[in-house]
Amino acid sequence: MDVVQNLPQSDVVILDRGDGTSAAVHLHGATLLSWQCQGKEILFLSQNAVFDHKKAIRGGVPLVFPHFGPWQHGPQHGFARIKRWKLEIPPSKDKHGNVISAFSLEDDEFTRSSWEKRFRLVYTLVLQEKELSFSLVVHSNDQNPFEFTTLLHTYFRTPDVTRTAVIGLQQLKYTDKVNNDQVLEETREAILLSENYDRIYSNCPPEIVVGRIADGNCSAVLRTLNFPDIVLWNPWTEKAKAMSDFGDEEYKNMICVEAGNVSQPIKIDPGQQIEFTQSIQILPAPSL
Ligand code: TA6
Repeated sequence: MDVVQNLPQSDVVILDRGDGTSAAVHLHGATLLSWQCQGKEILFLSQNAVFDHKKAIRGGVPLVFPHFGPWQHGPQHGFARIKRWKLEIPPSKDKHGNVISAFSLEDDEFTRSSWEKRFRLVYTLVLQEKELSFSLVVHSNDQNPFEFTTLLHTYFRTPDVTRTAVIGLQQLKYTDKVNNDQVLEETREAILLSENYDRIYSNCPPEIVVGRIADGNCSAVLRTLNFPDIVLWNPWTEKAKAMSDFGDEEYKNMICVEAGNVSQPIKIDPGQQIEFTQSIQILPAPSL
């Protein structure tokens, strides 16, 4: 949280539930920077992250829209994560003590210069006792149907990535972007990383587990709606060195487990809205 505390208050929205549970959202990209669950930081934020209101923030949960990956019309992973969002609903508590806040982004000259579609995004976070829910609603204000891909680029914190298991992807096909986009089948119940991973798992179940995150004594249950894909990414040594906003050794302490709809573009009709959700529930680490 120390990086967050030094940021201008005008840029950061704090959701504080009390009892050591809070979240911090930067209006640049509506990027969730930090989620403290009963005093434990769940997310990874690079010590070298840049907050220049231009570059995507390295860590937390950057929001990918309208395109995952390299894009012929604009920046990689689209513009949502590099635009300043509007605070729609300031943090407020519901009757259960959960803290709700919402952010919005609409098309403007900048977005239309690369992608002429008319849209409105509403991004809502609900901070519960041991769970954080994310809702992204894509509204079409366009006269014509259009297609997009979208993803929540979640960076989990871990004391040792080689002991952080991803459970629930066994027998699924994945595209291996590190090995010429080969399509292979996952054979392991518990996936443990020990090299550069950049994989898109398709047709994923609505619930997976990420074990030994935060201080190593927690696991995360990731539940999704309309996010059939999971991207697993860790840059490992060489790619870590190549990123100026990422410490050379930081690959050891993060794993990206990213819920998205990226394998196939989604079509949205004029006036239609589509909701995408993920929730992350924190439980004691599984006994692996
Ligand atoms: O989510 C995996 C990925 O697509 C990787 O290929 C890598 O590029 C990562 O996203 C980070 O991308 P960024 O543009 O934030 O450096």
